[in-house]
Amino acid sequence: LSPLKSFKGFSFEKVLCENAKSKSLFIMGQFEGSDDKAVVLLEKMPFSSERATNYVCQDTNLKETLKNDIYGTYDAYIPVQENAVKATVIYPATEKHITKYTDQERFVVTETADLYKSITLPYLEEKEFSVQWVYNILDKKQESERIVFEDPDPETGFILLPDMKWDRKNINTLYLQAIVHKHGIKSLRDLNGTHLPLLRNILKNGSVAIKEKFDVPRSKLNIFIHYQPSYNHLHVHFMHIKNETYGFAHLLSDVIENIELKEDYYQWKTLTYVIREMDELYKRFKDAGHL
Ligand code: M7G
Repeated sequence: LSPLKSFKGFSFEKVLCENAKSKSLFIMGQFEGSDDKAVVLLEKMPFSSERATNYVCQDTNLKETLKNDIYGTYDAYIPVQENAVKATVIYPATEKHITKYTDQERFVVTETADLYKSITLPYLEEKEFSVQWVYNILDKKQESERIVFEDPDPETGFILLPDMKWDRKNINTLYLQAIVHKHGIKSLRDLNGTHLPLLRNILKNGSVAIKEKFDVPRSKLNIFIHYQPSYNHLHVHFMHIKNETYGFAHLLSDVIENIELKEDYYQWKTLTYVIREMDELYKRFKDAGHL
């Protein structure tokens, strides 16, 4: 597959989501000659303090939008090389991807251990959101040149590499994923005392690797697990604390401590999270009278 060079042959269908705060726009469309859908995620990139002088130079054209006393606001047209927008293309996109990136009404679910067993688990066992990209990373078929650290142990090992969302330039938005070698750990719910060596290894050696490679110490890292994750193969997020976190995150250090206190803590704990109206899980909780 040759890399995309432009959006030639792409026909726009609709905007899935528009977010002024994160400065992003998600679009659905199709490429010429294919019936498959494509999802394109466009995000404005953060400013870089190293290039501050490029922004405020004579090549930046200003169009005044307001002037009052000492206050002026402008539309500033900064030189072209600064105008790259991060584009993520998912193609062919499944119905699940389209749903994932569509703006929707959100609801809080209170998932008790019993509800996990009766509603969530059966759903997870049926759902087929492919984790092929995860296996490609673990088998070194994709992104191998991006690997920051690997511990190959099949039980306690993991691969640490940049998250797709990170531009890999701005240290303040640093974002990596530790993906475990062991298969079959669907989420936080599956974690118990037997996984402590794995979790401690990720916390310790993931942080050490990030310090060595990016000079960001553990005291600047937000290290967490999402529940529910979108991909049911255990992964741990390593994010610079200057990044805004979102969603329902469980700090890895808390997860370890909770399991140290009670081995089967996550098989008992009520977990609260947000689901969206188009999620199949939302429908199941609602049909069962829990929303
Ligand atoms: P999550 O908690 O399951 O779901 O995290 P979320 O997407 O709702 O946060 C999965 C993480 O994996 C996300 O931060 C994604 O950006 C990242 N990710 C997803 N894909 C498909 C890829 C990929 O192909 N490569 C890399 N490096 N990261 C990915």
